[in-house]
Amino acid sequence: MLEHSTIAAIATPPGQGGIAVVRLSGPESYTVAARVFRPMDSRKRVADAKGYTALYGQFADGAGGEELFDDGIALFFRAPHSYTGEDAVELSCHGGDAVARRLLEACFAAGAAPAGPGEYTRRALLNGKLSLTQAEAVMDLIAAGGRQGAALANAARGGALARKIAAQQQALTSLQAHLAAWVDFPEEDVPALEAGPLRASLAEVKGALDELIGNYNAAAVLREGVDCAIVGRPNAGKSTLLNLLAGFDRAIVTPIAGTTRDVVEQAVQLGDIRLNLFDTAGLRETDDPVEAEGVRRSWAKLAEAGLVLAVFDGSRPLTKEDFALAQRCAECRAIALVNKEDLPLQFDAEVIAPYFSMVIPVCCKEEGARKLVAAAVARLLGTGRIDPHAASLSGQRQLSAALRARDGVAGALEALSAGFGLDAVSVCVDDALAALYDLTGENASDAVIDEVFEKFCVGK
Ligand SMILES: Nc1nc2c(ncn2[C@@H]2O[C@H](COP(=O)(O)OP(=O)(O)OP(=O)(O)O)[C@@H](O)[C@H]2O)c(=O)[nH]1
Ligand SMILES: [Mg+2]
Repeated sequence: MLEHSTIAAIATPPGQGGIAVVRLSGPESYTVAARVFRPMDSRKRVADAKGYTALYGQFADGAGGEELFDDGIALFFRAPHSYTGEDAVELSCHGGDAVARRLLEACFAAGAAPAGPGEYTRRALLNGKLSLTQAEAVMDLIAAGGRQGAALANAARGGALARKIAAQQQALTSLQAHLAAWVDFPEEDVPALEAGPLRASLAEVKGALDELIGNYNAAAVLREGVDCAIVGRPNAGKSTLLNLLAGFDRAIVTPIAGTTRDVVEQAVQLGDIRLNLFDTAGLRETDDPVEAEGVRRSWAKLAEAGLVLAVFDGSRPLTKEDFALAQRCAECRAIALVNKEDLPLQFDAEVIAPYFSMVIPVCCKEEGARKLVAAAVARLLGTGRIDPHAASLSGQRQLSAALRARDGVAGALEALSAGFGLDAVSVCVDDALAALYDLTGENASDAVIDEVFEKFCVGK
């Protein structure tokens, strides 16, 4: 009966701010609001407030206590014209933890129950206001740090992905109807599907799913950012690079090889991409146990990172450590930066080139290098080819459903080519359709929905 309760939560983040908002949703929202909110204009009554109207008033403790502890605005929504589809009231008080918490407690005393994580959005889903992919996009939008990631999430929230998937479902459903009629009623005069058009329709659906899957990683980078390890020999200029990208002196830079010992972490927004940078200890053989531990951590960071910036000292000849690093980078998404371009070149970049998708000469002491590195990172991660307003998949749940759907369609195409008969094709199309219904949430079990909303914040 959870959906019939009236819930309350603080919808704004903790801390000091201009206002804080306490959100009520459920059938008793107006009753609860009437207990904690007194309109300044005594002729007005909360119970009579129409949807999409606001009243100015004072807040009182909800259990009949009459101390008026703040004043603010109540904003009213009438079912079904609210975010959740239920009666809802948003109470805006002054933005400070003490006031907001007291108002929330007043709502509890007046009969509201505490909202769970994402419970407002969950109710919107149950009331048909949103699809599951749109609900997931709400969370992505809230979490987005960069503009492009936010645009992608907003497109999904507006239904771009839902529409794209619906089009594939429609195409497969109409194929399936025809196939089923043909398989189930062979004696009837159902005209057999021509292999050519059938193959073309399946290939079109597969193409659409392949495109979504192919863009998954780049879209994820835009949404979530990427962990990026800065690695290289001592003195190559790794910490100088970190400071350049961070825009301030985050790490110690000295001419002494072995300056950085520990991993130094700093998140930066590089163009459209949020990079979680990890500056590391210079890679070399050493008897110093402290430095050796630093070097061990450098290799570990390299292995974990989604992107590696390998820094080489262009003013020194290539060493066996440089070569070992280059070989190791062949297994990663890595860019080679040949640093100290301002000094005479001693380094043979040709030797390391085969191990990297890009080798870029830079001078990390100069501001211009920031742009060069940003462009190279965007090119390697493929974020430039993502249209931020188009449909995209977000999260493992969506990706694995899309992969299953694509495999189903690919299986149908193979069955067709191998001449397995239309019933085999039909089974594969069924699998693909089931996966698409999982993706949109039309089939989703409570367990799946619970998992999606676990990640939400309280108050959304
Ligand atoms: N000329 C020149 N010097 C640079 C450049 N980048 C860094 N340096 C210098 O190289 C030295 C080492 O720089 P760091 O950034 O500390 O090098 P690192 O790779 O972090 O070194 P460790 O922490 O010891 O592994 C410093 O004296 C920097 O000023 C560059 O582009 N040109
Ligand atoms: Mg350093």
